[in-house]
Amino acid sequence: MFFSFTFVENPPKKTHLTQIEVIPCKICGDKSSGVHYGVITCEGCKGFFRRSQQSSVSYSCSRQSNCPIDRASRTRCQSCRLKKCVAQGMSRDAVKFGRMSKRQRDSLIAEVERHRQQQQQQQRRLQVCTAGVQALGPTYCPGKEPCGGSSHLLQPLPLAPYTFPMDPELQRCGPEVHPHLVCHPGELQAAGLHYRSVQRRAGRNGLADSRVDSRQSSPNQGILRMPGTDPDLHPYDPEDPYCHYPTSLLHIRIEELCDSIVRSHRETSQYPVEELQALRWKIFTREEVQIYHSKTVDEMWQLCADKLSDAVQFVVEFAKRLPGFRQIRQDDQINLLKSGSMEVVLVRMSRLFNTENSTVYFDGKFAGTEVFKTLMCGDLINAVFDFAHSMCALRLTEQQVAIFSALVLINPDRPGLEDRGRVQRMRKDIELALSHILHREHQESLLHRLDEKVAMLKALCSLHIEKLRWFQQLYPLTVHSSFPPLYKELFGSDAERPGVSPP
Ligand code: HC3
Repeated sequence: MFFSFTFVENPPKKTHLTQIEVIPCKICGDKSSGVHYGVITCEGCKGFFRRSQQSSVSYSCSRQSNCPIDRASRTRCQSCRLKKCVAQGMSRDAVKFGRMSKRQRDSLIAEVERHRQQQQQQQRRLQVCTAGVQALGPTYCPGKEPCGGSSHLLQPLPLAPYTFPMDPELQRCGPEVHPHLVCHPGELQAAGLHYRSVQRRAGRNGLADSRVDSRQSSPNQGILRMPGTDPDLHPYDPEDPYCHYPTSLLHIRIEELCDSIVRSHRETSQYPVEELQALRWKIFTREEVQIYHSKTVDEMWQLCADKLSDAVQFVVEFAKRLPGFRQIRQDDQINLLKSGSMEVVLVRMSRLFNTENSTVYFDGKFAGTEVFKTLMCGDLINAVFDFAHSMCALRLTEQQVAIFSALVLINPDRPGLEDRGRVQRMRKDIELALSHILHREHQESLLHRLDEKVAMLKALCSLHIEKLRWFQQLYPLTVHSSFPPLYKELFGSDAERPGVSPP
């Protein structure tokens, strides 16, 4: 990739800087063409700034001087556009110097590297997402408009008739389709068949082979003594999908469910935890932190809302792939996602958190709380980071994170559920799965500690919404016209749902 420097004498030798166009225009986010007047901008903003310096005209804003400047809106307000150019550091003086200091170059090189990595990750995510689209039907991919034609992003969903392997009932669903959660019956049946086909060769005592391995205190140990699964104490409960299965088959079914939940988690975890290990000491330099501090409050909120929406989309994909989720009534699926997706994001945050320097993987590097200073939500950020520390202290395995995330999402106590019973039955399956793996790993004590985390998640998400309401009071236009539709759908007030005009 080759790019042209403007007003920079003796352009630096070809290094990372030959890929500067991976960094979008700092003013409007359009594709950049180089460093112009000291800042990476597109041709349009370069020309706009040059004209603003040549003419004596002064611009004025007809609104509150906080118009959002992006590719689509950049020509609407010259005053706010020029204000953003100056805020980002564009200056006529940059022409005279013409050269960057070493510090500036290093900072720029780091930023090019970061964007390059993000583009690679975006490609991988889109591949996953595209793969997901092929596997699960049209859905919303971060960075792409939602497919499916609906004006809302989280609306009721059509569910193809499908018999969940552990649920003898058949759930028929309504007529509508939601772009996020749509699937074709074939894929669902295929997924279900795959789920059924993961049979394990039963061992001597009828239990799956994996039960008779060194992890068991004695090979002939019966099914795990979990609540409600002891063959002698197992009361007949027609509501209980397990009551039809003999213990050994019950055991295999639970193993299959664990495998299916973990697979859904791994396919949608956004960042492979192994890759992040290699990056865990890649923290933002002081100059890079300064770049975040030079953003306005609404710019930083917009950046975080974008990042959070991407993260939530992967949680939506996780939910779609959970066995039984599609058998839940459509409105209840949306209800569970709206109330639980941020909680799952915060559970997943622990996978991207470095407790040794209290940093979280964000925007291409590991960021401390100071990176989020401009959000003006120090209490929320500190509480989120404290929670990440407390989750890391549990030292959960990926399998435990996966099944705990499913538990957080499939919560029958969410207000407004229409078919609570069905959510309860799915929840019970997942509780059995969690009990199963904790018993297998002799970590039953974790159950109580995970319960405590559920209460903390609820408090954190309430604080998050409280902060959003505060921000919405100050910057209603930014939320309405610049926040991702998914973010507004999940966290916005009713007035902010896509398709509704601002107050
Ligand atoms: C920092 C973050 C919460 C954590 C989010 C994580 C790290 C979670 C795991 C995902 O796999 C990757 C990921 C992406 C974005 C991270 C979020 C960005 C902002 C958010 C803060 C808590 C601030 C809240 C943002 C606000 C107030 C605009 O909604």
